[in-house]
Amino acid sequence: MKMRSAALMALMLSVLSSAAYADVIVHDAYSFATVSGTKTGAVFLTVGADAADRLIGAETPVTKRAELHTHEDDNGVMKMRKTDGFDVGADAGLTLKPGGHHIMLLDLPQPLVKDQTFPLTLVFEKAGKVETTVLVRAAGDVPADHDHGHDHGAGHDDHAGHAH
Ligand SMILES: [Cu+2]
Repeated sequence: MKMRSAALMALMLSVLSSAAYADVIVHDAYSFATVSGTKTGAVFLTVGADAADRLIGAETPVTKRAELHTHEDDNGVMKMRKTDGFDVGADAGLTLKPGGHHIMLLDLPQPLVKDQTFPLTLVFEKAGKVETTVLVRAAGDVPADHDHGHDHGAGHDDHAGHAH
């Protein structure tokens, strides 16, 4: 009997711990190929969330310097600015896209090559570290889905039924 209840407890714990990771789903991470000599790149992606969270950092083996950047209007000129985090809405999630929020890769030791993939770890305030894979696309080749900021909400509904 003791063995059985221990096994049941272990099962319950594993269910609980996996549920903790269901709060944030990262998808469609991509970057653009860089020309040699350019030491900067940017990563764009979509985050779906069951509960509000905040993206507070990013790490990747392709560079030691990955920063969260946003664009802001400075007298009609859009300029990049480093920021300490992006809010992830429970319904809206978070979309990083060209011309808006992005993860800046600085001091790249090697260029990013089209069709290459690389790992990226996102750090969330509540969900903790979440791993994703970034696909390097041809420069300027923005995926169609990211042109429509409202589309990702529909896909997110698929995850709404997850247990907490
Ligand atoms: Cu930037």
